[in-house]
Amino acid sequence: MNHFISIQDVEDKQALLHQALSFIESPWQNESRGQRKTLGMLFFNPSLRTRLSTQQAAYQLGMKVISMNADQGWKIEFEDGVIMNADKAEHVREAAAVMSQLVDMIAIRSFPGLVNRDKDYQEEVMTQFVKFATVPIVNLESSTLHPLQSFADIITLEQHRKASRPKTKVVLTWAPHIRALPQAVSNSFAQWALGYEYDLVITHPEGYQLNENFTHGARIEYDQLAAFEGADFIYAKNWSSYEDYGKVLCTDPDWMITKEKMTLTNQAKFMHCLPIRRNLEIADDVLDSPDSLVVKQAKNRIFAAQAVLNELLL
Ligand code: AN0
Ligand code: CP
Repeated sequence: MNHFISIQDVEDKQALLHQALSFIESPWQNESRGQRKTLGMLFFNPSLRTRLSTQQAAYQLGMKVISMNADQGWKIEFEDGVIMNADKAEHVREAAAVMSQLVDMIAIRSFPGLVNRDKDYQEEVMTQFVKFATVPIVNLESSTLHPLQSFADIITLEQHRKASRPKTKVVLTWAPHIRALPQAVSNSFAQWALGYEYDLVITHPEGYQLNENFTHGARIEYDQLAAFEGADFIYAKNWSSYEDYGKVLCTDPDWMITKEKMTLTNQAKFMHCLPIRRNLEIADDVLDSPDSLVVKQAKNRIFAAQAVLNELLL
């Protein structure tokens, strides 16, 4: 693995999962692999889990970490051939080349603008860093993908599933939110759940279809209650419209995850990447029930990141 931008960078999915599970059992087994290596983290957006879990994963491999919020540096131009007479002070060509001499790996979080769909789906920030850096690049949530989250989700499913993967019904359900959120977590979750051969059903209101490149092979169900029937896992997430790009088309509170809806399932476990808005996306009693995995799921962010960094250090 040269970079970790999406599931497509993973050469052996089973091996990576086994490595992550093995780090859960024995977190310090490779504590000198990253000796004298530094991970540089660059954040264009806020983060709690990704920042702390990736840092902890690096420590458990013996790496040092330098973190920077992008607004502490110069504004970076990502487009080639432009006259740089506006607000951008340096180009990614120099920034990525220089950073590659200062750290041994670069991890980046950069959300989409949610205005121009083609631009967001071109993944300019990741693509340009991969092109102009000479060290591995790690995606900490880009415009359209959040692979470290999805890998942690797969680890969590693996720990809690009661049947084989193809016989485990996983439902990705849209949930209400007041803000326009990216499609990254949902795209990526669909891609990973299908990649690991789970039986995936996606339910959302009309107008919230995701890009088929990520959901091909999943069943789409517009009736949320029908989708919940017999589910082993309910994975909730809000996303803004892909078709009417970046728009909030629905805030219907009937899509909130409630205890009554959970009774339709096969005693499903509840998952969410966090942060979650209580009593908007989900009712308190579901989130506070023993069936909620959200806190355990967040711990698995360490082991997902550790397995990935471990591989990139080879
Ligand atoms: C972000 C998103 O939906 O992509 C980050 C999730 C990990 N969520 C919010 O902005 C609330
Ligand atoms: N789930 C997740 O990526 O959380 P943060 O935005 O806090 O990193």
